[in-house]
Amino acid sequence: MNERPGDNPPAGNSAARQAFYDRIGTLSMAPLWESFHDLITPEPVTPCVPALWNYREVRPHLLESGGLISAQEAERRVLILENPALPGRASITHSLYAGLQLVLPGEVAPSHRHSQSALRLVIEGSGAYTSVNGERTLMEKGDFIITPPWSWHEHGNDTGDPVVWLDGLDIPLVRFFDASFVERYEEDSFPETRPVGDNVARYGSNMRPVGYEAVPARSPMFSYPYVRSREALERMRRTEEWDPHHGLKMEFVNPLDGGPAMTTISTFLQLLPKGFAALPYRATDGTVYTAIEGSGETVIGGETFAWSADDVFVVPAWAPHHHRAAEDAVLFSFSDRGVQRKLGLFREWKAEAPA
Ligand code: GTQ
Repeated sequence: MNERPGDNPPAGNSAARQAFYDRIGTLSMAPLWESFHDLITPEPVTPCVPALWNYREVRPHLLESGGLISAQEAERRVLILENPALPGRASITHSLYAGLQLVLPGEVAPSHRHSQSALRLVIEGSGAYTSVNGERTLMEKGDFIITPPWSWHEHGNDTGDPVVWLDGLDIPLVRFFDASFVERYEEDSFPETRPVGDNVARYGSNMRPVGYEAVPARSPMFSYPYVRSREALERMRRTEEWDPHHGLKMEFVNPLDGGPAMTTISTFLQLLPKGFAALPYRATDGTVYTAIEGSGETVIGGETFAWSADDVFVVPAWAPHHHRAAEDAVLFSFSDRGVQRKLGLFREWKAEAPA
């Protein structure tokens, strides 16, 4: 008899268990013990794999898309960069989306707003614009521009050449929360209400307007011009204080509170001097990189990915990786680190320097 609590039921009575699972399944219940070790793993497990998009290879396809659909009709003419292990999921990591957006001369990608946050990292072209709540920012190579959640934005190109940038959005994260809203503006363009560069002037010079009430977790800066951040890196390199895992790596911040420039996407810029060989590193945030300048390679989980300017590559969560620079190189990167920190989840591991 097996009636007293604490007595072990017989092990391995799989037919009886399966019959039981089938019965409780009809009540939308399931036995935790069958999946416990897949759910609560000793270390991060991700479906994502490392991958690289070579810009020279990708670019003709992007330009070809320009002959198939207008920015107007597409609303956004973007080729999504999908993690090869997550086809059809519009995800480059489990939480983040990336894409390459093309705006041809004379085109406008019409004004809309959505719950998702977006970042732009300009890859090609000079002098096109993106507008955020009626303020235009001119786009130059390497510029990092934010579209905060629920702000009206459109993109336009009054120059004679195509403009291309890397989009980073929190689409998978917002999908996870089932929290997406979108609205089209009644016209293509939102009225211009502020002069070009106003946000940088107002909040980007270690000053703020007297009486300005900071909106929590929202940077009033939405444009981080490359000339300024590149110059900062160039001045800092003179001290020769290299981080053994990252070279010289800086995080973009909200100038009013020192927190991440975006709440859902953390953004970084790093300089790797010619010949630099970083030590292995891993972190719980899967990270998307794009090279703005220079060339090198990144070894990700034992596989080597050679990159040069304009290439995009992704390092999955917890994958050990290290960078090597063949020439002076600048990498922009983004991840969900800020979210993980807020949730108490972020962890990193750094290889020790060999003795
Ligand atoms: O520029 O607003 O890559 O709404 C995906 C969705 C870009 C944008 C994307 C978007 C945008």
